Amino acid sequence: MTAGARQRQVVFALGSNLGDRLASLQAGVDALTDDRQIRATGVSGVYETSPVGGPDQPDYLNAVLIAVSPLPARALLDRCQAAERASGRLRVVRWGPRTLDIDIITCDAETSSDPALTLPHPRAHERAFVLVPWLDADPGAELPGFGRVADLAASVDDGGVRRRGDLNLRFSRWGARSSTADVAGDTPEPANRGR
Ligand code: A4P
Ligand code: MG
Repeated sequence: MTAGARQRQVVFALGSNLGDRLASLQAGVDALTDDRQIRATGVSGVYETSPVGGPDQPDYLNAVLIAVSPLPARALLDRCQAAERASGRLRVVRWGPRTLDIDIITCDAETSSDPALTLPHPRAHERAFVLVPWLDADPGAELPGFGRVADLAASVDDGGVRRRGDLNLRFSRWGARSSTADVAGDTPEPANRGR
């Protein structure tokens, strides 16, 4: 870790609607937190969500990971995209089906209008598939410029967002992947949050 670099809170939104969706989300969490400069502090439950936008496509699994890191946002985006590539993601059509999508929702209160990295994520405030898991992971969360996530989540249509109580993601706080972190599919897993 860079000596003296300021730790910032980063909120990642993960989504998958192709292949073994839970395994892809877990692989995304593992890829991010294997980096010792990204220390997870919380993860949401797993949500089954109806697709928003794009072509006809299968339902998603969505989740939110919260971490602290001294890395610049651009370096964090590179980590997200490397994890997406490792999952075999192909970019065929915008908002189309994907094995793994990892978006940066916020990086502290940093703002950016760069199309390559817009912060906060420009559509997070209107998306139940981001807001509902985020609220689960951090009930006191705020979206800079938009207010409390609890209020935003209450104001959007969350009809297409269903908690999958039988599915859970795991993370290690210390960057080391646990030998029990491997998941075999969209199969029930014991809860193991904040280990
Ligand atoms: N980019 C800009 N800002 C960011 C950011 N904060 N985080 C750029 C991540 N990427 C950011 O992304 C397109 C470009 O956005 C990248 O070049 C990146 O530099 P992408 O991942 O290649 O493509 P995408 O995900 O199809 O596009 P986009 O615009 O990020 O889509 P969204 O808004 O993320 O929507 N429905 C459900 N139920 N669940 C989902 O997870 N996801 C989407 C994708 C649509 N519908 C969904 C879901
Ligand atoms: Mg994306």
